[in-house]
Amino acid sequence: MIRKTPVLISYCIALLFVLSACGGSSPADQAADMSLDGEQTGETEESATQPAAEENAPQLTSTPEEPVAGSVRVSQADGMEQVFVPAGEFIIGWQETDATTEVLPGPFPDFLKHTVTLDSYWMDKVPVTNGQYQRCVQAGACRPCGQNNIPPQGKDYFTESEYASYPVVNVSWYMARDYCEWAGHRLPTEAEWEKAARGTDGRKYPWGNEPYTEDKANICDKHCPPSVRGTIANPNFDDGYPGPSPVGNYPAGASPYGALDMAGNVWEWTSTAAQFYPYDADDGREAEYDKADGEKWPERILRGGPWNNGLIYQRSSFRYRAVAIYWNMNMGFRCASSE
Ligand SMILES: [Ca+2]
Ligand SMILES: [Ca+2]
Repeated sequence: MIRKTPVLISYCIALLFVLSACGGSSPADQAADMSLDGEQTGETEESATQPAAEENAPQLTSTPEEPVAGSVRVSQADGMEQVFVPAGEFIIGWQETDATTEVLPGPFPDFLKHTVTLDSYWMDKVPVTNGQYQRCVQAGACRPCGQNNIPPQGKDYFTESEYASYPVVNVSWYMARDYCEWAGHRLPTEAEWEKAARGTDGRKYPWGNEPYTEDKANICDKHCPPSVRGTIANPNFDDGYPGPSPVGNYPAGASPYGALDMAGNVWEWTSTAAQFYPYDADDGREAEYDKADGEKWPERILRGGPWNNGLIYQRSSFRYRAVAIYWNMNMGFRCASSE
């Protein structure tokens, strides 16, 4: 069954390229340090001899005494709100048939349904924005994004102030990882991402099992430009945005912990190397990337369907993947923290 997964790998890579009008990657990405150890464990002492990146190094994020599910704190590093997800089991995956296929057999892709137990963690409430990412670039810790014709076209999506609250896109896995490390955080695992999106009860979408309505997420709606449409546009819906939308714009689509834009807006990189289910954090997929074995895990998982794809991709269980050096106008990220 899970041997079919390589088909999905090929399918999704091909799909990414088909759906992308202007995707690409930077050679600089390939030379990036692959370490996933982004935890900040102490205050950074500043001195006149330190480079700009360290002068702008983030402060530790303060944590409430006893957070509960959905507790919110604000990261002092980048101003991002984070929501708390308690430790415990949750249901990962989605199966509507007996087939535990990990390919796309039709309108109801199955991803082996099973139980995973996680420690507690904090998840960014929304995707990282252009404004936040710009601060990291200015600090010398992040590489600038590539440009392309992100709808609405005609303006610089990355630098125009009117897009400061929109999700940053055109970021590779390495660029996303670098930002999270600068912010004193890390990329979430795909299991952490899924639990933050759908809670513990195995629901289909962050808001529950109720059908999508246009107030719940920014998907490929009636205004989705034909040039960037995914395989399944939705001409019956008008969510207000032909391209990306300001982060946190769809509170009706909040997850059980209050995370927003988990469905819709942008795909979101996770730390997880693309590997078969069942999910096992100890089998190497979450291991620190080994530069000496640099091509062993060339692909990483993305979650949380984008503005230019249809409803299937918005399911909280849907696994997407792309090579880590790839970037696209529908791919962004959010960060997480263990403490
Ligand atoms: Ca839309
Ligand atoms: Ca999303």
